[in-house]
Amino acid sequence: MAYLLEKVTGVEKLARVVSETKGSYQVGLVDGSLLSIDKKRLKECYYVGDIVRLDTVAKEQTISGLIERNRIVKKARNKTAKDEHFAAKEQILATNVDQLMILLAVDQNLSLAKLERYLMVFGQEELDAHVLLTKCDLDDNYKGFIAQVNALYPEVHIHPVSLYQPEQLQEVQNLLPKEGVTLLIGSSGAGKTSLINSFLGEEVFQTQAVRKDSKGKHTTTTSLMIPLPQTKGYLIDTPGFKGIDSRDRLYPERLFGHIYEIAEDCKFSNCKHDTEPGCAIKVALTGGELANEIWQRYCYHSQSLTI
Ligand SMILES: Nc1nc2c(ncn2[C@@H]2O[C@H](COP(=O)(O)OP(=O)(O)O)[C@@H](O)[C@H]2O)c(=O)[nH]1
Ligand SMILES: [Mg+2]
Ligand SMILES: [Zn+2]
Repeated sequence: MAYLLEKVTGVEKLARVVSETKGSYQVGLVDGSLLSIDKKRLKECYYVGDIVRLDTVAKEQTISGLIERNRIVKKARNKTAKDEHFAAKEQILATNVDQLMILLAVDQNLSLAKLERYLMVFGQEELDAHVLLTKCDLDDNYKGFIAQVNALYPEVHIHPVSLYQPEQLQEVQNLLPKEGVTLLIGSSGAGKTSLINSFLGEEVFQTQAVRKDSKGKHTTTTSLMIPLPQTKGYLIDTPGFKGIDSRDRLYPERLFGHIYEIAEDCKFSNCKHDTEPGCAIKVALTGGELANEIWQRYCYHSQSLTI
């Protein structure tokens, strides 16, 4: 299957970055073949999902340019990383992403705060975002959780999924965009690789038994783009994260857009929505235009948010 969704124009030879190792990038060509590009010659960094120009230098294929990146998904910077340089460096998971699948396993401390955090860190508005509650064969509590999420956030798409429920797997597969790029994220052991394997219908990629504390070990170390013939699209498997703390920009609009709209009418632009006169939030809460539950959720996250 071709690794490029875009038409190849003119004489340019384009390729898609599909994975990365220490010394090289693997790129997919329009004819479906893969090529390894040595990093030594390259001045720039590239990321999985990038569409690049290829050129031949000294009889060897190399990357000579980049088609502008869109819809870049970054992992939060790692505050605890010992290496300051690494901590400060942007950690791009993938580029040119169309759809985001956030996997939360029902046996890994499922909580509303966690779902909200994932959506705020990764849920930029240009992406079609879905939350998958994975391994739901392990615990029935997910039903109450879905009801809670639906009540609070009717716009959030949330779906239960289990490897042992073919209909659920099919439903998730039906969400995948034709000829689109889907990025799977979630902590290690959430079931990303297993889900990809189930779509491919074979055990192509390595999954692993989760440790007793259900934290999982890290099998996937970098993002990996995998073609999916049934949709002519791509799935990107990502390494699991330990945490998703962030100093980067968050995307709270998806969850709290209504609150931001109301706050525009506060008398003071720096209103704390506490005791200030002319506070539109207070009015909306009293009048029932803003549900107290949503406001509480917003306040819970407000240390990392400002309006
Ligand atoms: N019970 C159950 N186990 C699952 C399910 N999906 C994945 N697992 C198991 O969870 C473990 C971690 O899965 P894996 O796909 O490697 O997670 P990843 O780290 O997110 O890629 C493996 O042992 C899988 O067999 C599921 O739907 N139900
Ligand atoms: Mg994995
Ligand atoms: Zn206010």
